[in-house]
Amino acid sequence: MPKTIIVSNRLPVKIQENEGQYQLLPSEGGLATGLGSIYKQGDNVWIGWPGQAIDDDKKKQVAEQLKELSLVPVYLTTDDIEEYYEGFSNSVLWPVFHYYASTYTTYKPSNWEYYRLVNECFKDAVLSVAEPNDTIWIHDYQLLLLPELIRRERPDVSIGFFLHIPFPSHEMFRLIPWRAELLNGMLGADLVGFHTFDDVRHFLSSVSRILPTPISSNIITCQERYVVAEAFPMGIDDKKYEEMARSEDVALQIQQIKETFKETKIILSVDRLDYSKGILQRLQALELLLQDNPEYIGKITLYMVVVPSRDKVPQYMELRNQIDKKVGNINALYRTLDWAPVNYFYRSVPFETLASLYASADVCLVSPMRDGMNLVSKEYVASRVNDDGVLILSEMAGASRELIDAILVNPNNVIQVKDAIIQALNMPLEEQNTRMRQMRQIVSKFNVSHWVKIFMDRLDEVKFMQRSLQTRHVGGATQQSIINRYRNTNKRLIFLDYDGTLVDFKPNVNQATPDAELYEILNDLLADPANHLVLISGRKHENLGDWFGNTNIYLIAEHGAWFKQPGMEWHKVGGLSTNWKPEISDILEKYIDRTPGSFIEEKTYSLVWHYRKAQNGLGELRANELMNTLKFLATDKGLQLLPGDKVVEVKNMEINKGKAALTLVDESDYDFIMALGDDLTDEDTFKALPDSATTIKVGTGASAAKFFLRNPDEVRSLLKALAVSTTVNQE
Ligand code: GDG
Repeated sequence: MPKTIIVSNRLPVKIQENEGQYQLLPSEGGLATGLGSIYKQGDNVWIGWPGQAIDDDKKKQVAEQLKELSLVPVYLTTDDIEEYYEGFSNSVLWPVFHYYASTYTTYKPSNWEYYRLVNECFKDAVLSVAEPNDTIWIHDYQLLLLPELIRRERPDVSIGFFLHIPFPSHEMFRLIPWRAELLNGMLGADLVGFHTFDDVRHFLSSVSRILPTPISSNIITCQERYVVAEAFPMGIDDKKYEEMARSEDVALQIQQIKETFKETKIILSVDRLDYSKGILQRLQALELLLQDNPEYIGKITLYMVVVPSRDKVPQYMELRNQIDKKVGNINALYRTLDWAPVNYFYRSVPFETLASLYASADVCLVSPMRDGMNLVSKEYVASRVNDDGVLILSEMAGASRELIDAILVNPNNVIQVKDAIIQALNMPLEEQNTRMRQMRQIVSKFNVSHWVKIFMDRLDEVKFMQRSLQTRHVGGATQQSIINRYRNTNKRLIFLDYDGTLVDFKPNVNQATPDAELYEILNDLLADPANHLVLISGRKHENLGDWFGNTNIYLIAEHGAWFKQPGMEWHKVGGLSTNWKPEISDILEKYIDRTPGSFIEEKTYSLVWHYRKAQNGLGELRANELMNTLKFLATDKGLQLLPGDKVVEVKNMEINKGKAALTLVDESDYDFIMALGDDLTDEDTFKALPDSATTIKVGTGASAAKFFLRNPDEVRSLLKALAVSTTVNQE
């Protein structure tokens, strides 16, 4: 029975040491709750670090205790924790991914080495339990290399990866010396999930700039596989907060809070200690409010829970001191005998207390400088069973994409945050209700079970898509059946596109000349009198003539505008207009002026704008612009726009490879027709040919072709195999 394996840095468990014995308590974090329904079923397991160093002689016993909770430990040494966790994960990846990289960030090779090694340890732990049909779901930035490490050993296993923190823009990400290794690590997964669409965009842009892998919309083609990147905003267990808010225990605590604070309005904030959470900036906003609007003195209080975290990392110790100081200053300036502006707690509070605070607070102030999602904002909303209360939310938190009815603020704009607090304190109940109801609907619909379900469903779909791609790939049995048909036929017509099909693209169009191997392959095919080869290309006829004019190949150039039978002269399709050229040429010239590295190529019935040498990204941008500019003009003038590989071609509509191919197909009764091509123009050929034809696209994009090959190397192998197959037959 296939199982699901969850992998994260930390296990969802708290360990308490009591007189040399370890006691394990399941933790109630959001991830643990969300995945609880999965990892506790059947043989499913959760693999991770138990959260503290365990004495060697107790490891076996702890592993057995963990097993009862369906958990498998990865034990880390003190050095591992210092270098992999506090070092690379929390002092390199965390700051860079939250836009806190600075000239002072150190990229220590030893940190990286440990990060690699610990990811290997996790791989060993996964492999010790993984079987071929299992699904593995890996979580977060500490394990970016793990998907690829597992993929190498288990090529077919289903792997999902989810990043809980933001993925930064390429400009930040590229600072990391090991950026390519990190991306390759993530691409070992089949599905890579993020909280927001912006994270997806940033990830795709880093992949496209750093790696040579082709991307089409959100699908990355990694050798054998499609990898999909998508946004799955994480939700919470909304019912748990709702029930808690209605429970008797909490009602009692709410009563106590009300009695303590009486008429004072409570502004609540709850965060882990972290510079990304904007705690100091929030205090500044409160200070400004008390200074500019003294009428609120004695009327409001900031109830600030900061949960200790990473307190061994120097920046965190420093941050804690700064917060202590700032809170001290504000309280010293404004407090009265029975009132303090800030009620500050540097500790974790029990879940019931947290729930009562959510239920009691008039305002919840969530103002991170950067946050992957931020679950606190959703928990506050879920706890507001009477549809009242106001959420102030930083637009830098992933949650702001869903909770658009919150008061959204830029946390760097202290004045705006101060104004938002005033707006929240004075918001009429009716408006509170309207906003809160909308947000509660969203939090309830997109809850954590929904998140788990859509992620897992999508992972299954991606696997399905990969398998169907696999069956269309010409290799193994598919290749053999094509060879068998080829061998058993006597009159064959074979259409071959040139660029991107027989030869790879080169930076310069004139560099893509045929090599000795290609001539040899074509000659071997021509040696069989049953074969009629047609080279069908968008290239200029002069080019094709120079390279193949003396061979027995039928040549079709410029998408069908020119044709040449073996041993004969070139002929041009007549009667077509070229009056459109000057006007279009003027437009293309403007694009050349604005896009260094681009140029125009003129053919008999077409003009081509090439941008292969333009700056990465700029060429694509201009090509889109150009397509938009030419769209309507082209239809009016009977022209067709062809976006190709780093080119945009404008040509007479009447000319197309499909029409050209058909004239040959109609001439004789071929019993084997095959066409290979890589771009949009070849689609016309694929569509025009009869159903019985073997059509093969070079590349993995969508196509009307029945099969695909990945690149010109694979094309050459197939052609060689075909040529050899009949030689063997004759022997
Ligand atoms: C990362 C990303 C992303 C907090 N204080 C107490 C307490 N908590 C609980 C909250 C909430 C959780 O901790 C904090 O979650 P956040 O989402 O706010 O932040 P991170 O820990 O930084 O988490 C973040 C998240 O992963 C999920 O993908 O949203 O962006 O940084 O559930 O309730 N719980 C208790 N006592 C406390 O004092 N019991």
